[in-house]
Parts: sequence; C-alpha cells; structure tokens
Amino acid sequence: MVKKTMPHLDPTEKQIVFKIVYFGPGMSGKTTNLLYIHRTLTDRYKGEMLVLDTEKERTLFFDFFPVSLGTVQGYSLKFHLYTIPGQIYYEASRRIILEGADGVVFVADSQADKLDENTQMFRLMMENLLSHGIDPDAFPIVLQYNKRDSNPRLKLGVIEKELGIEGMPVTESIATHGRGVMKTLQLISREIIKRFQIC
Ligand SMILES: Nc1nc2c(ncn2[C@@H]2O[C@H](COP(=O)(O)OP(=O)(O)OP(=O)(O)O)[C@@H](O)[C@H]2O)c(=O)[nH]1
Ligand SMILES: [Mg+2]
Repeated sequence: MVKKTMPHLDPTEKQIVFKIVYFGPGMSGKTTNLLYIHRTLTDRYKGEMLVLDTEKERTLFFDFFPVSLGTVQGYSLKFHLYTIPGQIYYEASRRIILEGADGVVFVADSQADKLDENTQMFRLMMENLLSHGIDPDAFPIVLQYNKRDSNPRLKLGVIEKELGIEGMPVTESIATHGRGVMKTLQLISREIIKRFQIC
C-alpha cells in the first residue's frame, strides 16, 4: 500500500508521479533516448515533448515529457522524463533538474576516449544527489552504456571499476537506432516502483 506522505502522490488528482532524470556527459545521447521513447510510444501513453532552449543539438536547459502507464489501485501512474544539459558549465541547471528525482538513468558515452568525462559527470551527479539529501547508495540508478556502435569503445564494467561501485543495473544501447532504449526505461521504472513499494 502506498504511503499518503509521499511527495509525488496526489490524492486529489488520484495520481502518482515519478520523476526520471537522464543524466550524463555532454553528447552522450540523453536527448536521443527521450526522442526515441517519445516516437515509440503511442499517443495514449504520452504527453507532448518539451525541448527547451536548444542550440544546434545541445540541450541548454532540459527536455521533458510525461508518460502515463495506466492505473494502480485507482491511482493513475505517471512518469515524468527529463534530460539534463551535459555541458560542464550548466551545473546549476543540473542541480535544479535533479531535485525531486525518483531515479536516474546515467547515459554514458562508450567511445574509448570518454572514460574521464563519464566518471567526472557520475561523481558530480553523486555530489548533487547528496546535496539534495539523497543517499546515492539507496537510490535507483541504471547505468546505460550508450553508443555501443563506437569503435574503439569502452569495455563494459570499466566505469564502475573506475568509480569503485558495483551492483548497479547496466544496459547497452545505440540510442540513434533505438537499441536498448526501452529496456533501459523498463529497468529504471522497475527499480523505482520496487523502492516505492518498500517505503
Ligand atoms: N553513433 C552514435 N551516435 C549517437 C548515439 N546516441 C546519440 N548519438 C549522437 O550523439 C549526438 C549527441 O546526442 P544527444 O542526444 O543530443 O546528446 P545529449 O546527451 O542530449 O547532449 P547534451 O544535451 O549536450 O548534454 C547526436 O549527434 C546523436 O545523434 C549512439 O548510440 N551512437
Ligand atoms: Mg541533450
């Protein structure tokens, strides 16, 4: 049974809203993930996609769209999907967008020379979560190795090894082809709901 004190539960509207943030370094494929999900879902499940302040293909503030997943115990279940801007100087925007997140997809760039950018951004994300009072160790995070079509590319596991973390759900993807994108969304949704049920 869901707790009435949960901030994303709205008894008046009879809906539960979860916030999923796609985090990761610049150009890793966060917006491409959202665009693919938005294209794939039928109208019944999705709201309009908002792509804010884009310059060429770089996100300057965030992308957003809502997904409706049906009804649980009379409550409509929704996911709000966001991306952050990956360029390093948008730290303040990243902090704002991460606030109130229920889970994160960390979109890593698999190109062989991107290990440092990935780990640097992952560390920034952990700091951000802590600054919002979130314990990153007990927080739903899915690590997506995107751009698996790169050559040469990072081996699976190197990011976790470099960061000294383990046990995180991992997916592989080629977001431009949609490969692995829906699987990643399913995994993070499952992690979030699992945690919500425990609360
Ligand atoms: N080869 C390849 N290119 C990809 C893949 N995913 C995304 N891209 C390309 O990478 C570039 C950046 O993708 P975006 O989705 O805009 O990246 P982003 O993470 O939103 O970037 P910022 O908004 O700057 O943080 C685009 O040209 C995409 O087409 C992939 O799996 N493989
Ligand atoms: Mg983007």
